Amino acid sequence: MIKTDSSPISKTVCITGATSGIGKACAYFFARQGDDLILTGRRIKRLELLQKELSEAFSVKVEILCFDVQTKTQVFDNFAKFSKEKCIDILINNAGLALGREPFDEANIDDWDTMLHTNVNGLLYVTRACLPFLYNSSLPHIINIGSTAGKEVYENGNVYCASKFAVDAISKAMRIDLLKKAIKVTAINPGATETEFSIVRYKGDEKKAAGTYDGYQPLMPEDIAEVIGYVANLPKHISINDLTLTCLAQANSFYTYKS
Ligand code: NDP
Ligand code: 8X3
Repeated sequence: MIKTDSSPISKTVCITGATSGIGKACAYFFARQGDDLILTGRRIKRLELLQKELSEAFSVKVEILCFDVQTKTQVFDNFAKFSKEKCIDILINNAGLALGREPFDEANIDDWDTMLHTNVNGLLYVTRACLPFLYNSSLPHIINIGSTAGKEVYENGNVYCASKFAVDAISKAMRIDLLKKAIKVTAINPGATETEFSIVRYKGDEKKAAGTYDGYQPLMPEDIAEVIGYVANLPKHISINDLTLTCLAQANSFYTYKS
């Protein structure tokens, strides 16, 4: 049996989209095991609250960066605040969203732009901005949050699925091109997970959003964080490249057994 490092050396973990859902659960997971954090998001009040809660509860250093991943200058200016010697051991590219669930011919084109700018461009900008700091780590690791939607396209998923297929391709490309730098690249592809994701997708319509999880038990953000933690704590020579996880009731993008 492979043993994960039960007493890992304290690392610095940068998590985008840490104000909610999977990103926030990851922040708690890594803080609990004693790692320092760099947390990003657009909602400054949530970031400040997290910084206070996690640093007080777990005595770890929590730095916060408030920016929109869609805006190249904001991304690079924020990471430029760090000194050249700054070390980031793990980057979790998690910030992302779906907007709308309409057929291709009826979907809102501005929503398409926002999804592509956030899920694809944002991930690319953040990764490039972080690379110099990852190079300072003895065990650098990039973890990209893809989706089952990046494995199979489903009806009315069109551009959200395309953005996650892009994450899948970018993860594969990073893995190849960053081999020479010995950077681990892991794509984590969750199925339905109960977060603010559906509220965002249905633009604040909480009734519609809640209906997403009717008749089955979805994954919870803490489940994803546990799996990411496992992947991140493996010995140096083992790299999990691609991992898809769903709740018991979900087989893939199309098939969910609802009672
Ligand atoms: P949440 O809506 O709960 O969290 C999304 C996070 O992304 C928030 O912290 C939000 O922060 C941040 N974010 C969104 N847009 C931007 C932006 N333009 N700039 C900076 N930060 C941004 O959803 P989840 O936790 O579910 O989603 C996290 C990731 O997981 C996404 O990439 C999503 O596609 C993926 N995923 C989700 C699944 C699910 O079923 N929930 C399944 C598979 C994958 P803020 O608003 O403060 O900026
Ligand atoms: C989120 C999961 O099924 O809503 O990536 O696309 S799904």
